[in-house]
Amino acid sequence: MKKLAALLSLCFAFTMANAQYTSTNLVTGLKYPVSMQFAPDGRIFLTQKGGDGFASNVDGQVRIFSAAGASLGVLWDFTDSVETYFERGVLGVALDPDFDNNHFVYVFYNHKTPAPARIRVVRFTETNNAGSNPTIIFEYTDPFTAGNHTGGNLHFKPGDNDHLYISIGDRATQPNSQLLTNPCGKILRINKNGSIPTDNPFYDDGNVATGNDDRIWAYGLRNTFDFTFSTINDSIYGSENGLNTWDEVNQIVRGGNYGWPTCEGFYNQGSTSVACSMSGSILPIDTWGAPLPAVTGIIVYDHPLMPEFQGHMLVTDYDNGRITDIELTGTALNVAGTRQNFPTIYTKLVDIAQGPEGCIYVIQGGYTTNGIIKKICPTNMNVESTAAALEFAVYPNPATNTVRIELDDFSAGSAIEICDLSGRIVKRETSVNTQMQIDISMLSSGTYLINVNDGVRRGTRLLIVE
Ligand SMILES: [Ca+2]
Ligand SMILES: [Ca+2]
Ligand SMILES: [Ca+2]
Repeated sequence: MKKLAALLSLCFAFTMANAQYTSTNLVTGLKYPVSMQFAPDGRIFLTQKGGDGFASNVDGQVRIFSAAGASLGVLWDFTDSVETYFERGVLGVALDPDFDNNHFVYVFYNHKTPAPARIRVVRFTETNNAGSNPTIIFEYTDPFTAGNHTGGNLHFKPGDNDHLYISIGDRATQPNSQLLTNPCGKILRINKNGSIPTDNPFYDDGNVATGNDDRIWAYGLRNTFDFTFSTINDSIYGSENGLNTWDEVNQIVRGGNYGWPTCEGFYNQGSTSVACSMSGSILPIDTWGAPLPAVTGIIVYDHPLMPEFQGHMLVTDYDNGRITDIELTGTALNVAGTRQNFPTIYTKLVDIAQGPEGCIYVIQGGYTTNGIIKKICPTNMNVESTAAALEFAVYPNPATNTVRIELDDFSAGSAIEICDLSGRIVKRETSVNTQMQIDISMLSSGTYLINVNDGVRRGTRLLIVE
């Protein structure tokens, strides 16, 4: 029954979807938050990079919140060892694809104490909202002292239980991006136990110190702050922070070279007119010109709650606080289609996620001690709970080819929608009388929901199609 109630809610959310959204503050008072990840049980794991941005290293933590926003605990406090200067700190968090069984949580952080400075990914085992058994699965002794361009996100590819992908920026040293001998300016791919997959594109001897850094998956990136896997195809989509002229989003493929530092956007570095001259490099799928917005989090939305975003790339930015909505088109979903700004403007967005119920979550963060997780849902998502009931009859039921719905007093102009059990609207009509005959010959056999909404009242009936 609970499941049916959820489906009814989903179907009504469609009914009411009219591009009106409500943002609520789910969690406030976050200190320098950077990224978040949902657990299968709905909890939110969130990184706080630590420090005041430039000096001390307090509050460098991975925190855990309930789906309702209650603080449940601290997975790990990195205060004693983290380097938090500028863009460094506790940055990325990923949950093992088999989290329900192993409770493994992976965290990207910049290590300072004891020296030398290192970029690390550490795996913890979560129990009752606390971490234990820290195990280093990735480490790079970082000779670059710049505070910026660390990248810092971690993701597993849906459907692949074994490989962890890591983004590291060029460490503010441009030539790094084209060098296959270090991990900077790259997307890396490792086995989740820390070993190196032999099918990586630049794998030579399995030793990162000789020949190629065998962990490299893609290169020529400047600072891919975040990336995501589409659930619709198997590509990585990554946000890319340009220098002064173009921010980018890239569709990142195995072994790809994304052009930095020769190219920025579709052009040579710093240009708005001279086409990218690096042969073999892969151009971005979309760009933003100056003043650069500083693109941050990125998802490809895939949930029936907000069909207007289905299959779209949603990209947050720091400087404008906007969410850019980019339609992916073409059979490979690799071409940017219509692009528009989400209607609400926030401030300093650093990450975006899709919640289990299909709402969009963003982090308002940066160098602040009052960071916020905002939850963005359709404004009318829960309206059905307060609307008056509308009674109507459906017959015959089960039905084949046509079905009639009838009600004593439902007015002309009522919206009638038939949804399948995934929440997708398969038929939409507007009533012209108190009786309606609806052609359902195109529907395959199965169970559907019929919603009728006369503007004030709503009702739902099950429909069996034979
Ligand atoms: Ca090697
Ligand atoms: Ca590029
Ligand atoms: Ca993210």
